[in-house]
Amino acid sequence: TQEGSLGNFLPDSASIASSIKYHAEFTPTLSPGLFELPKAYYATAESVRDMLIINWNATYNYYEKINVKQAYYISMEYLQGRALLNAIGNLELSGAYADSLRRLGYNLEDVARQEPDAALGNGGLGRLASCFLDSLATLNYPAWGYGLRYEYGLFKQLITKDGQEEVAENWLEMGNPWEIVRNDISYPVKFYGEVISGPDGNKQWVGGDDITAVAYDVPIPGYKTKTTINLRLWSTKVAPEKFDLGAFNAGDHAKAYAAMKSAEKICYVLYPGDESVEGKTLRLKQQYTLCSASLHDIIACFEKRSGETVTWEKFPEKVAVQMNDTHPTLCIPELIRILVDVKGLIWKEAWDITRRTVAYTNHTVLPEALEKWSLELMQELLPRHVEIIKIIDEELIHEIIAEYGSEDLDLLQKKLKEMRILDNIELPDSIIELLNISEENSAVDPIEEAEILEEDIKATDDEYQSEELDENDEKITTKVTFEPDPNLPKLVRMANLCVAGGKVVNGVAEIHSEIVKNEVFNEFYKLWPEKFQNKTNGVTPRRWISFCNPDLSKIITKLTGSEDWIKNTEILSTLRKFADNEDLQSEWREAKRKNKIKVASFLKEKTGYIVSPDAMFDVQVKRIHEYKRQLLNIMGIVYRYKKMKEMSPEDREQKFVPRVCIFGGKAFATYVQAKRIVKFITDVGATVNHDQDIGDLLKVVFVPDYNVSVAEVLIPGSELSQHISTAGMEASGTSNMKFSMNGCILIGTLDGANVEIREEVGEDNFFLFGARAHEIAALRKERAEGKFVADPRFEEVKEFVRSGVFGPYNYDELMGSLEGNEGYGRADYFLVGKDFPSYIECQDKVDEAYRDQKRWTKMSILNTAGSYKFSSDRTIHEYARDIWKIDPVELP
Ligand code: DL6
Repeated sequence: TQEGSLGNFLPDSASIASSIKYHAEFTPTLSPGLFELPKAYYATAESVRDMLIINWNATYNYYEKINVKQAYYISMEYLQGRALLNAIGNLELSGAYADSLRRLGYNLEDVARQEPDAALGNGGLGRLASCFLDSLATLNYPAWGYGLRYEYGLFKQLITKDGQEEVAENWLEMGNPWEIVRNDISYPVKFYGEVISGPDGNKQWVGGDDITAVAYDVPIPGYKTKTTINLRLWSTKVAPEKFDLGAFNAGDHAKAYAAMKSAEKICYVLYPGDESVEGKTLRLKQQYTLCSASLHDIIACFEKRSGETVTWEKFPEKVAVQMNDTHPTLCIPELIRILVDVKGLIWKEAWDITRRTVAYTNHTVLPEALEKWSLELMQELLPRHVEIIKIIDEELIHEIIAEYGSEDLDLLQKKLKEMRILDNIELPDSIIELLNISEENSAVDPIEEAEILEEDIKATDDEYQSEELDENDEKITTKVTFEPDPNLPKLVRMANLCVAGGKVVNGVAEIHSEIVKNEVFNEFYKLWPEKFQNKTNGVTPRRWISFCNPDLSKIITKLTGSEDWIKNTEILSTLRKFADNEDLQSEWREAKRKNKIKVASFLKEKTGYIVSPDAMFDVQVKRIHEYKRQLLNIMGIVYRYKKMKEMSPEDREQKFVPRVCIFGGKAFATYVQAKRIVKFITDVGATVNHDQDIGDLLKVVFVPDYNVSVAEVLIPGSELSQHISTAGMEASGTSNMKFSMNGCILIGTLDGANVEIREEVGEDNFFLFGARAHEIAALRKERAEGKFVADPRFEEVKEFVRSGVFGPYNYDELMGSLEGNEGYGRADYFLVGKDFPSYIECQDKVDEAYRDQKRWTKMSILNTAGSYKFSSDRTIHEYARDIWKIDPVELP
């Protein structure tokens, strides 16, 4: 026996092989007969799951026994990717599984490739949640994740001659061996209905549609520990009595199934398009299902662990809830609703408990991504929650008045406009009254007072006239209005609700947290500075170096003397002192080359393009978005191509380093401009890659269907990676951390976590270009005023594109968007034209550095060494210490 993740039970390859054979025979996911690859995968996964269940049970039995404080991470997205290699890696059974499968005639990698990616997320936010789960388990933190079990995850992306095409991704089609359905754990979730006052004056939410949320548990193993935490995903159904047998027997099958279908469709698809009213309703239903079921579950667990006496004030001492962005905001009114309406607490207690329990992470500064829900829709779907939100809004207004007074109505109006949760909605009566009282009591000019009183007499009118003195001592009358504008929608601002109801608000990189404090939520920051924190993101070094890059990992282990760096990435910083060592450098290059060969064969398989592993592999993989500026990258490539075409073969080889420019990422299905960018990149590739004059000097490849598994192939084999967002717009980025860990050098702007990565890896080991965040507003203004003069090289590229070199597709809209052509775009809002010259000049420096392979390898080593800070273990320790106040618990 040997101590390990499984305590003193460490199975050998013979027992693993027999467990796999057992599952192939007795856990019938696929028909009997040949033991083929898909079946080998399911049987292997089921044998791993057995071990995870043992650890899962041990973990939660112990947490329950010691009644420990637990953190609950609530997220609408988890981008888990594949689980098999990660699970056996964390259990330290990779070798044993490889052996067992070999005995059975299989290769572990081939078996692992059978697993579909669990893509229950769109991008960085969901992948961060998955990294956090891995770190929580690894570091033995008592924690639990909640999400939704979407039947269709993020769409599968096909690249056709027309650009991106979306196909539904049915990842559960063949069953999911990692989940355990808990038919005994389900909660009712209500929609619609009405609020009535009960006999004791308490509010009751009655009528409407009742559905059921059922728990599906996915065990998440930690690395080299027995701790196995839970990701609980909710699926929805209706109670059997909702099946209308009468209608069915009468032949009205549609009616018979109606309730069932309407419940089931809540979890059909991740992020349904929210352009239509129906889409919006479904999205809000998803958010509420997640919040309601999770809070019921958390409360049930708290009550169970409390034993005979439940002391509600102790709830925040046992429970910390983290809302991953604003999608789970309804946790706030839902917790209050359960505490007040169901558990009988008074408002003040419930509000206080909520504010001590719930915290909020902001992941974006893009105004369009800060969720706002129509009050009308919310009122219809969740009438009791709207009542609660109105009270929270009213409390917030009182706090604002307590802080700033009510004498200066201009100031008050400005504060309320920024901070109220309800936007464009009349003030509550208590506030109108309060303002009258305080106006009367304050020593205001009698004329002003008279005007105010006159206004007040108009009963419904919330408008006030106030007077100020300008520089020339002339009286100017400004109209202060608190009246809603009938032409604008009435909205619930979820981010404001999160800030008002959360105990902590955090950004995800230093620069982003500063923007959160000084711009996005500045008024709140002035009111509650102590609420605001930074938690720079991180990624798990298990999946993102150790398992995806075994060749590099072996070198690191050899150099540092043990595998401890996988759990303690600080050790990576010791690589710095070896950066000039020639032996290390040649081993390092060899590992990179092996990974590049894998990438080359992957690209051939997925796209048919053949690329040379001798060229520099230059990668930009992330969601396609204008602010991430894939357009800047491809315009730079077009410029490079044009220059190559203008030169003699000798000159072009002299000037340019051969490059393979790789793109990957999905455009949101309804985001037209992003889809144009995809089409443009693939068209450029189609022309350049077939140009005989250019040969291996330049290739442009768009990898279809970018996902976690594709990233695991591309990142270890990349040499340069692009993180080139308009400064101030990328909250953090996390792929930048993964690339840097894998010895890839970054070209980027001073944005998001790039700033901190550059600090750690050193200025000489990061290619920096572009405008700084504090300059952006003035640059946009300059553009808007028509004062911006584009660099002639940028003009040249646009003209070249328009000349038709890249095929018959009309790029007018795309090029127009870079010119402030009102009809097409937003006057180059993302400043591609402004940053273009510094970008291409920086790319020249990249070529120059790459020619000197010793220098480049040193930069690469220093990137891995400097990436130690960006482990999600560090991030999770900080959340646990500063926000959740939880401690690690070692299982006995
Ligand atoms: O914090 C994780 C990740 C950041 O690294 C990215 O910079 C940021 O764009 C992303 N945010 C979102 C926001 N979605 N919404 N809402 O995905 O979060």
